[in-house]
Amino acid sequence: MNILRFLAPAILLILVTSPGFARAPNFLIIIADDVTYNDLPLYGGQNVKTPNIDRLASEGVTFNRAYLSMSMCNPCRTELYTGLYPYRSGSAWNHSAARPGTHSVVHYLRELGYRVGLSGKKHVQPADSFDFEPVKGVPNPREPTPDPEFDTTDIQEFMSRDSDQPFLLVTGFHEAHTPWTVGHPERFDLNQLVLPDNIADTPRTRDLFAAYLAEIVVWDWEVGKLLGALEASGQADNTVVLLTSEQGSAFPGNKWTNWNSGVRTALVVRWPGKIEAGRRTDALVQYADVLPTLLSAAGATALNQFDGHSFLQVLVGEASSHRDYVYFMHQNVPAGPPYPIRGIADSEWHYVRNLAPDRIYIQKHMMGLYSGRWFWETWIAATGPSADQRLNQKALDLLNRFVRRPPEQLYRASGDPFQLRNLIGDVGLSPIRNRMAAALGRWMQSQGDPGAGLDTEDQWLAARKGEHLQGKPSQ
Ligand SMILES: [Ca+2]
Repeated sequence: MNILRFLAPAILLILVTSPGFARAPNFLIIIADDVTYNDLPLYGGQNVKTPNIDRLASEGVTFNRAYLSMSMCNPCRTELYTGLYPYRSGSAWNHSAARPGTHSVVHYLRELGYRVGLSGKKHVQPADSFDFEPVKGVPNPREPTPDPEFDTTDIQEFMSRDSDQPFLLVTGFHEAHTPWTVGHPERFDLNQLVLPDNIADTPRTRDLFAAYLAEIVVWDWEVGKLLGALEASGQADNTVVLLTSEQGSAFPGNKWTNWNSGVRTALVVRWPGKIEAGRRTDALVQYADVLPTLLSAAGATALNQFDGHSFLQVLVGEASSHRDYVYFMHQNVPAGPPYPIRGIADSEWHYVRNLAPDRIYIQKHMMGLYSGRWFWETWIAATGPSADQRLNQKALDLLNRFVRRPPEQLYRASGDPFQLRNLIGDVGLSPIRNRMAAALGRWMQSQGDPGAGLDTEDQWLAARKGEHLQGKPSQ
């Protein structure tokens, strides 16, 4: 027996059941890797078709305004699995670790009698905090593979192992993280691609964008296979399916930023008989809210130990709003030299504060390590005097925007999804700026976040070892 079961008094969940109450639901979490939400047709994407994701959405609720607080794999997944913001969990850098003793969905749901498994990408630490039962199945081909195999046998076995015991299964798919190795990029007509406004137009960028899109097509196919396995397991009617695209892609302005296309995420939830099919909601939610939501759906109360809170009432149509603000942060180490950022959004506005604006922003993966087969150098080349003048100017504008950032940025949350129009200089908006800045300051204070000093190599190296230099145990 897992020793963590004996830690139950520290978890303080209260399970509420009533006579005739159905068995607690199963949970199936489907998470992509580095898929920008608005590349999906569900959020306006024009370049790919995702019939399986669209069908799931037609059977559940789609969140128009779902976010995560750090647009990198490790911190955002830690937020998702712990219900805590990054500073409090301790996973406030990529490739770092939560503070020792941090509880996750694994502990909470096991305490409620669930079996808790994970297939595919995990990328969270330390092991004691994320002790999922490993389940084989989610493919991860390292070599170029047009049509990857996805054998769902073990996944289906996990789902149907014991119909008296509810389960949570996380399926961490590898699409569309770099390197883009699966799918059929050749099926895209490069000239017909509609490039997002924050991407400069060069031939190599189109090539690589098609390779990225091909991975989204594979992910959608995998979602279809997975949902087929759920059907075959006989558990679909009593399973909450939660699908999310994770943070934005590796194109500039998405992943590793606090801009909208970095920190916003696709979120779809299906729960047969509980959630009205085909609904959309504008309720503002973020990853820290997901674990409390799952626990309340499982019948637990006393959920005050989390930073997020349950949006179960939004799911079942009893509420149309949830939280006033969502919060963001960025530590650039280890993806480059320090460039700390904090951000906040409400339903109308998105405010970013760059804590060291005198520095230039460097992202070592995107701007250097893939040299010779990447798009960044083609953007720089496109600014040269021999290139077309129009292309010249856009590439230059996007490079400049990415590398040199002002102390503050204010954007409308709608109508400018790539946040190319900074409104901070509009004096008529200063009351909004002041309100957002104050709310961001309150959040940092409530977390104990020291700000710019967090973004150093020493801080990151200590956090990797579970020896965080500041803060308290998160539980
Ligand atoms: Ca990721």
